[in-house]
Amino acid sequence: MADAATAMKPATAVEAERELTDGFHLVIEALKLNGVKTIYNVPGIPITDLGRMCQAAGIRVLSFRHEQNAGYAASIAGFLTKQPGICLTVSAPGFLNGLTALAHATTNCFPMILISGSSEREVVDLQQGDYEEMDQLAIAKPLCKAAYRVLHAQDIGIGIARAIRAAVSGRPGGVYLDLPAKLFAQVMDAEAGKKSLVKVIDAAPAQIPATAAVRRALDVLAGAKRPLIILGKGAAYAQADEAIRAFVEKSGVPFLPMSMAKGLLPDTHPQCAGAARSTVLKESDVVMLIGARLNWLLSHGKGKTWGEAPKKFIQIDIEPKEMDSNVDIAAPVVGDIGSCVTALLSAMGDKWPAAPADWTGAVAKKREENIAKMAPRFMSNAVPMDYYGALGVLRQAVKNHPDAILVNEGANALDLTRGAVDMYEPRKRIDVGTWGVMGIGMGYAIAAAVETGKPVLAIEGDSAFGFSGMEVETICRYGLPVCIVILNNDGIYRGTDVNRGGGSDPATTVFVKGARYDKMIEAFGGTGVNATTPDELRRAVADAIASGQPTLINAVIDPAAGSESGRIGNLNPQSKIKK
Ligand code: ADP
Ligand code: TZD
Ligand code: MG
Repeated sequence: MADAATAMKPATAVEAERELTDGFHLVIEALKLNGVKTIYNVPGIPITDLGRMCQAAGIRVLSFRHEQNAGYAASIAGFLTKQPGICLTVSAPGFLNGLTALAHATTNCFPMILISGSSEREVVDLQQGDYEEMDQLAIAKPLCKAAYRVLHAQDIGIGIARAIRAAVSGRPGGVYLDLPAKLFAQVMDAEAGKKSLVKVIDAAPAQIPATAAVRRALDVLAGAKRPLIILGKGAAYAQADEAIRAFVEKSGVPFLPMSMAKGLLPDTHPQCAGAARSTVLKESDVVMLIGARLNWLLSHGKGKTWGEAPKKFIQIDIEPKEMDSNVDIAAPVVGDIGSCVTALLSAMGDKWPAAPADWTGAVAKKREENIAKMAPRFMSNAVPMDYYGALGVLRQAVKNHPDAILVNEGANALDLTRGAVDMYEPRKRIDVGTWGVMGIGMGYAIAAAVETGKPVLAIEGDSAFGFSGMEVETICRYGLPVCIVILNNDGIYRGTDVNRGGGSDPATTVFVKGARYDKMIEAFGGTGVNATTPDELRRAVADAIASGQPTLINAVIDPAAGSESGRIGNLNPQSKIKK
């Protein structure tokens, strides 16, 4: 009730004394309250001022040249930190540009929130042709884990809390948050606004596996003659590094890291079966999946890759629906990886038997043979360089800087790098992921540098780089310690293809011959180097990492060196036509 003094004053004066807040400030306060430190964005109506005000309020706001790259940055920030990465875009076209990354985050189980401004609901819903009109919420829904729209300032706190919880709890994924232009300008009482904000408590609660499930898994594992553990990027995401390492070592079982799980235990670990991949997939009899899906990357758990021997699968995953998705799972363990692996470890007790020595010995032997076979190829000094000559240098650079983050995309540039470059620490390798998507390169490199403060080495195919190449300006603008190495073979897969119609157009897969990508970064004040020999490449990478300055090295690769589709030529429909 108004006291006497207030009651005496005219209504307008009372109004003027009330402290007010608005949608802009409530969004910013809600994000800050929940620990958001970085936003990846492209400015424009209606979110230009939101970006400015976030920056003024102490949130780091990185502006990109294209929303897709800002989105990929946010997605990998989510993977690296276990907090939702935030991407901020304008309406319709900006939103759509960000949407690929949101779908990518969902597909890869990375927590991310795409926040897009949108046009006036009344106009959009009557399709009356508003500025950048689009029903963004409806379009986003099938491509993400959850999608919300906030219409009233007093709901901003709840809207942001729901978005955060949806992104990180259970199986992580992408969340869309629609903020109409009108919302930002809505004014409300500051005190009530403050009270409406929500600090999310325990956003990703531990999910403890059932004791019986843990027991069942250990029984299956104990009965194995040729056990194998496959570590996926879910295991890397979980940040349960010590428990995973302890479990793998206690079990004595050979482990195979999926691409982004490399380094969870070092690739040089005596139990690592990375260099004996086809042998262990074919010959194992019990396979324990930890945060890895039996999707195309593991040939769906069946067929030639998996050999004749019958297999039993144990699967640890937070998503119950993942079980039996491709083959039957003998021992499903549903829970978060940290809790599951810890429960397994303690249930193993003190007298867990060693893994069968004939099997571990055979795997180790195969691995050493394969490593010895590869070694001479990495010493090649051939000019022009082939992939192996260049990768011999790059694998040594990573060995010298095990804390550096390796970003990797391309076809040959991806597959050969994955095989050649050993990783030594968790979450240091980030790449094309579940879709094998091109275009993650510069967004990932920027977020990796920003989120971790570590040096970044981006090994890029020349085609792959082109999808996000303009962000070298962003890298230079923020002075990030990113060294980009383009394995430049003049095109997609190879630079030697010819136009089969005989016309003067180049073939569909080739680019300008002898292109000098290094010149691009010079336009923005970065260091460009053209490296034609392994020695030049070695010096350039060492200088780049030592200086911490944005560098782009154009590594000239023999245009004939690559193979069609890298290592996945079998997925090309042409290879399925019976001749
Ligand atoms: P990869 O491509 O490396 O094989 P996938 O992306 O196919 O890995 O699989 C990752 C799996 O990890 C997903 O099924 C996801 O549900 C699961 N996952 C992600 N985070 C966790 C976690 N904290 N605990 C348990 N499982 C998780
Ligand atoms: N578009 C998107 C978004 N993702 C894709 N994966 C592709 C197209 C198809 N694609 C690949 O799968 S790899 C690749 C493309 C275009 C480029 C390969 O060329 P590169 O690598 O120069 O990057 P190499 O070393 O020449 O093989
Ligand atoms: Mg290429």
